[in-house]
Amino acid sequence: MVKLDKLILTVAPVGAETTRQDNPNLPLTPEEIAQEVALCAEKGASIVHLHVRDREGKATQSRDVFEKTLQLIKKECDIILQVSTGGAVWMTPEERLQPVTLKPEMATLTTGTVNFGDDVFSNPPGMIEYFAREIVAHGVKPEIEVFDVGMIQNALTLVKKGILSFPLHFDFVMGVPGGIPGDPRHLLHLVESIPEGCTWTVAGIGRFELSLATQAILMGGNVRVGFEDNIFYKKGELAESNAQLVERIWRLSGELGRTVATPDEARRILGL
Ligand code: KMH
Ligand code: ZN
Repeated sequence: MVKLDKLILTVAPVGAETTRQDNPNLPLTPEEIAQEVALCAEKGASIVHLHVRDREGKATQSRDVFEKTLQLIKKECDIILQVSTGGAVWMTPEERLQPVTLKPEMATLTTGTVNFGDDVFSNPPGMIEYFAREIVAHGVKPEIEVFDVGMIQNALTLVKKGILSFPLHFDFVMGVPGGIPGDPRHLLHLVESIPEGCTWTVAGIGRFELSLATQAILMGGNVRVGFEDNIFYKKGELAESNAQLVERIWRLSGELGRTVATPDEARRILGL
């Protein structure tokens, strides 16, 4: 029997790749992002997975821009702050790690290299170890970003080496061209591949967002939505806001018997 804890709803409102040409409602400045995150928190989001942009709207891992954005979000709501260490495919490791020094509650840790559309999202073994040590040294809880099944094994190796400790929290990013496809059988396999006691979220890319979210609700997992992963409300109809995507999962989850966790409840579930 799966254990049906309260559901942790993450919003990824910006990302590094989505543009205003893709969806004109994409928040870009620290002020716009904070306002959008506050609305998402109102609609039930317990974690924000955060990327930020420079003045031109280009992805940046600037400590200053992160600091400003985190401060503005904190003024608005009590959502769990999770910074990206993935950044964008063209960034250096040092650049990517910058926001971890702000000691947010969580940071992402991708445990392997994956083709990423026409690019490569590079995370070689030495770098994964370095990122994991830095995240832990700053007292931050990692969320293991899994773009393909072998990345689970790489995370477990970090536990064996004593760098990370159980229980781990995984995010299965499914449907990136080059990564694991967004097929329900693959989600089943990923969930069966993590040790008992670990928690997991699914982030379905594009059209896979809603179907995988629904599967996760039923399987006792957690859900991530937002413009980083998907810009549509339904086929051919752009989402009006990240909050609209969050609200749909809140509604669906309730209908299917899973109450959405408050940020404090999510903190307890994740051991923050
Ligand atoms: N933008 C992707 C290349 C993360 O945030 O940790 C990587 C990414 C993963 O978004
Ligand atoms: Zn990200």
